[in-house]
Amino acid sequence: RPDRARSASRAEFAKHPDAACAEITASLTAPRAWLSPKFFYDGLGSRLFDTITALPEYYPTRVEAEILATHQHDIARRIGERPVMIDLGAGNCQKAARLFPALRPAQYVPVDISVEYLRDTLEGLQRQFPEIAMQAVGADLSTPFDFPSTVGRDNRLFFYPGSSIGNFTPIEALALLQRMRAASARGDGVLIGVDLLKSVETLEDAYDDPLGVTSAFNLNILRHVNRLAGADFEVGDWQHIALFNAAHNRIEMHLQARRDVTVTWSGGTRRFLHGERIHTESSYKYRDEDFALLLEQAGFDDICVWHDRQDAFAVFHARG
Ligand code: AVJ
Repeated sequence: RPDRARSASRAEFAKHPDAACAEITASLTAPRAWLSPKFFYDGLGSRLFDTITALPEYYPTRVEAEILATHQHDIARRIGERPVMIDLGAGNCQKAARLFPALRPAQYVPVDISVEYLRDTLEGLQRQFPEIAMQAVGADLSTPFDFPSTVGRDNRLFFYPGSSIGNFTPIEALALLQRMRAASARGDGVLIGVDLLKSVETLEDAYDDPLGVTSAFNLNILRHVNRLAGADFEVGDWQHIALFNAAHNRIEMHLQARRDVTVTWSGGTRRFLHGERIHTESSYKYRDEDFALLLEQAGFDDICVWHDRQDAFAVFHARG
C-alpha cells in the first residue's frame, strides 16, 4: 500500500509540468471553476484515498471485493480459458491479483498513468505468480488503446474495477467502453465495477465522512495544484462539500470559499467570492439497466451482472 503513494507522485504530470499547468489554468478560469480529479492523487492523496476505502461509510471498495470473492468462479467460467487480463488504472494491482487463482490469466497487463510505479509492483507480483506473463503499459484512458504487439490477442479481458468509470460522464464512459471494444475481438470481455443509485443519505455519507478523511482528500488537491502550477491556495480558505445531484445521478465534490479570496498561479489569477465553489469531482451512479444500455451501445452483449446482498454495487461482465 505505501508503495502506491510513494510512486504516484511520479505520475505523468510530474513529467509534463507545462501541460498540467495549462490544464489547471483553463479549468480555474472557466466560468464555473473546476479541477480534474486526477490531481487528487499525489503521494498524500493516494494515501488518503486508501484511507477512505477503510472507512465504514465508504462502502464501494469493500462491497465490490465481496462480490468478486463470492462470484469469482462464475466469473471465471464466463471468461473462459487463460485470458489476457488488461487491468485499467491498476494502481497497486491487488484487486486483479485476488482474481488470479480463479481466472488463471495467461498474461496480466496492468495499465496506469505511472509505468515506473507499475514496474516496482509487478516485480513482487511476478515472483508470487511466476506462471503469468506480466507486462506494464503506461497509458491515459482518454485516448485510444495502442498496446505493444507483445500483449496477447486471444481472449482479452478488460478489468475496470472500483467504480472508476463513475468519474466519467455517461457520454465519456460510452466512449471509453467503445475504445475497449475497439481493442478487443469478438467474444472478448469486460469486467467492470459500477456503483449503484441508492438513498441520498447513504451516498452523501460515503463522500462526507465524520472523521473528515474525504474532506482532507478533497482539500489536498489544492496543495497538489500549488506545487504543479505554483499556485497560492490557502487550504484554510476552503470547505469540503459533497452533494448528490439528482438531475445527473451523480455525487459532486466541491471546494467552497469560506471568504473572498484571490488565487494566483504561474498561468493566471482569479478572485473567488465567499461561497463560490470549485467543482473537483463527479461520481456517477447507475441503475443496472442504464449501465447495460451503455455496454450495448458500445457493442457488447451477453451481459451478466452480480450484486452484493444490499444492491449497493454491481459488477458487470459482457462480451464483444
Ligand atoms: C476512485 C473515482 C471511484 O468516485 O468513489 C472517493 C473517488 N472520491 N471518495 C469515487 C472518491 C471521494 C472514487 N473513485
